[in-house]
Amino acid sequence: MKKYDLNTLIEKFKNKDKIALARLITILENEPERTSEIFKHFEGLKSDSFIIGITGSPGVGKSTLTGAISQKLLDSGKTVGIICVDPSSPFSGGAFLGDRVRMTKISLHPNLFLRSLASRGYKGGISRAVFDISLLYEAFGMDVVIIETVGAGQAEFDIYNLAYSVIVVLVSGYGDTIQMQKGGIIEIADIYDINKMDIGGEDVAGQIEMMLDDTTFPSGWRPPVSMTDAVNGKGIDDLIQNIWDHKEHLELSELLIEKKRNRFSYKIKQLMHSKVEKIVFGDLLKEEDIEVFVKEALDDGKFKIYDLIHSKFENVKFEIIKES
Ligand SMILES: Nc1nc2c(ncn2[C@@H]2O[C@H](COP(=O)(O)OP(=O)(O)OP(=O)(O)O)[C@@H](O)[C@H]2O)c(=O)[nH]1
Ligand SMILES: [Mg+2]
Repeated sequence: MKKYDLNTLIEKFKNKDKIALARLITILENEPERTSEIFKHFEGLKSDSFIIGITGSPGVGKSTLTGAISQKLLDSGKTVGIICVDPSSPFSGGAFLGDRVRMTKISLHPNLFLRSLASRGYKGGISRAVFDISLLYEAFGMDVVIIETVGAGQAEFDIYNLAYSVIVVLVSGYGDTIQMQKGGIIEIADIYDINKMDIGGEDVAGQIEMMLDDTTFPSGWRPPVSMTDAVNGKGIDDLIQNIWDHKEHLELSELLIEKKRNRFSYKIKQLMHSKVEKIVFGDLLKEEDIEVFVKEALDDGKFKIYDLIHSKFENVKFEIIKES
């Protein structure tokens, strides 16, 4: 890949050049070791975006909804940065293209920037890339950042920790609600949206309301339930109103500060984790050492494995001399 002069890129970026933004994102994606080199140019910058997460099962209309919400935000003069995390599993390999086609129209707007990430093959993981890109959007001065992810496992946990308002999108007839309840995704919602209302959804809305009736909300926020037809732009104003209401609730209750703290403590733990992992697996514990453990465990009887590991590490002392 061609190396661009970073200072020139940053200069252009500060002048709101979208091409510079795109190139800096590419650097963040492919050369995470240069992250601090990039962000040190923004030290002292007071710039803050409102970060929205949109999550839900594959195909419920998250991208279409993201497009519809963004259009309204652009119309009201806001700047928007979007990150779409594509599942890129063999089953939905077309998602990347699909997102592109769906959002091409708005992505040409000068106040909007869109990046799609395939969720595999990232150095330091997808969550690292999502955080870094959202931070770069903040430096760019985006009013709103929208992160779209398929709600499952780690991605769902990430979005809970990285966004301030999480919208869980559901549709009628998936058996969705119960499945999501099992998966825990339903609990991370600040806002519910039943999309594809043109093909129904009263049933799901009813189920959610019933579930909410049985829940207590210590923070004083009961998640609202909206219904949308993202293709035709119906109900989008209500959904956006719910987002602003939630934002206001966060601000008035000082929960926003807590969310921001959480976003960074989550990130810091992840960074520390990967540093420690590097130290442990780079210097302390080589593949040969693991082989020795395996041999000992198998020779001495496999039920001793915990005892073995425990005794090996009992006397290990960590001393970080200098960061390389
Ligand atoms: N009838 C109807 N179809 C919709 C609506 N919203 C989205 N769709 C369609 O549903 C399909 C999937 O939409 P996407 O926006 O790609 O859904 P997604 O949740 O982003 O999908 P993945 O990112 O692949 O998980 C597309 O064919 C959309 O046109 C809606 O409100 N009503
Ligand atoms: Mg999508």
